[in-house]
Amino acid sequence: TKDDVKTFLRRNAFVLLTIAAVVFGILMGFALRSYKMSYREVKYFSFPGELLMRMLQMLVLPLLVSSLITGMSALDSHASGKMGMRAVIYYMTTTFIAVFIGIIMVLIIHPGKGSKDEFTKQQKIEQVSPADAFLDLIRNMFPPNLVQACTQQFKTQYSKRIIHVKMIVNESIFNLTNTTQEIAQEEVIPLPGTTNGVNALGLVVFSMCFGLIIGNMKEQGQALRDFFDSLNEAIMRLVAIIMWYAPIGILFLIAGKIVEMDDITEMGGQLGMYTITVIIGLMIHGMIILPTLYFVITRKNPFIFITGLLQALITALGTSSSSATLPVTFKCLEENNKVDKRVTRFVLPVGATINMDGTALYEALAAIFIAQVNNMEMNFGQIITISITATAASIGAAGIPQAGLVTMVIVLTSVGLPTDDISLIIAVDWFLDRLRTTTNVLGDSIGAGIIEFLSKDELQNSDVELGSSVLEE
Ligand code: DAS
Repeated sequence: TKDDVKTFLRRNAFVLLTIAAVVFGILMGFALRSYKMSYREVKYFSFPGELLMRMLQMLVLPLLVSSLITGMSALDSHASGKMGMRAVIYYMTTTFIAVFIGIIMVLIIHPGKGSKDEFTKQQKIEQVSPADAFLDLIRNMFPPNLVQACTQQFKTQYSKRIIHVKMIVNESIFNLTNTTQEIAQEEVIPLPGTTNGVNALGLVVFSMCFGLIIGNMKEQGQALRDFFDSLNEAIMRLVAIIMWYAPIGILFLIAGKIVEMDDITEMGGQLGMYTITVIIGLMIHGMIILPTLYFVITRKNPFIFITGLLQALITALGTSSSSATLPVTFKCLEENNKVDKRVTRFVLPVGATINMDGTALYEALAAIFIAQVNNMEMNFGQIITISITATAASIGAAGIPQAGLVTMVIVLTSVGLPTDDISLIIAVDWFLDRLRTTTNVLGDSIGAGIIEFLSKDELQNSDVELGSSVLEE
């Protein structure tokens, strides 16, 4: 009936608007391509999209800190310990599965055809050991200066000769052909675990410890618990307002990207095969593995769960940043899927920072592709090294656009592959980045669903008084 249609429209207004935005964005983008806009015109045109990115990013720092602190303080240490263990096991398992799929796909499809076998003689490759990469990761968990961690990336210490992809640092939308030429050599890689100048990894560690402590402080901790709780609530209300703007932003982000992208003809041959391989890998992981895992554990329909996430997934597609998507992910999980806030507050910020299935899959796959292009056969040991470093690189990658491309340096150098060859895949990375970011967000969200299910008992027994927002609804 008419009323049913009305309620349906009202309930799903956001999702419908967002889907419409994607469709219009694509159509508009292709329609405007024939105008051959200049770089400046493209920047003007995609300005509404840039604003959305900025608004979402603006909320990430307070949201990350306040949700983790309240999330941790709302659980007793027994419950948070158990939940933490489950989260770590989930992150590790799914990341390894993702890496495995990536490796299998690239070995089977074999998109790289050994076109440039001369490289080893021309270049001396400086090898970074996986141990260095890990030490760096751990260093970043303990920022020596908290204020700095909120405002600044800090540099990795292990290697001077690391490629620095300009486009990522500048954050602006470059013409890709220029970017390829702009890869500078003697620069230092932006720190793994940073999010737009924020050391997210360090802040996650600090906030978790801080939350645990104030959770155990009884009355003495009440003032702090209340403070962070209402901060969190206030930020979520801001998110609700930004959500109204999101469809417009997404429309222009997508249209702008299509307008400025390079001609599709360049996609021929190996690069095209490579793109297809990545897409298949991500689809297997996102549409088969993760839903199956969800179903096997919770016995609930994964696709209903995923439908509730649609808006977050589309935002990930539009922004190619899992941390910019974080506010939307929160909304979707808590409001559509009714996941317990004590779980989302804990699992989502951590997930957005360290759990990146799509990125892990991508990095392993891309590294082996580059080996194939160089006519290098990877032996079993090297493949193991690649899987370990790809996992580390995905943990270290910040949730910002194309961060995975930067941390790929770690993977390549660990097996002696030429880092300059990252330029081979840059042309398609903006696109694959969107897909892997979507997979990352999906992985975090399904993780929240699974961990909530497994933690039912602890959640019921947790006797700690919760803040108002946790109890509301
Ligand atoms: N785009 C990133 C993300 O936000 C990570 C990546 O570049 O792989 O998830």
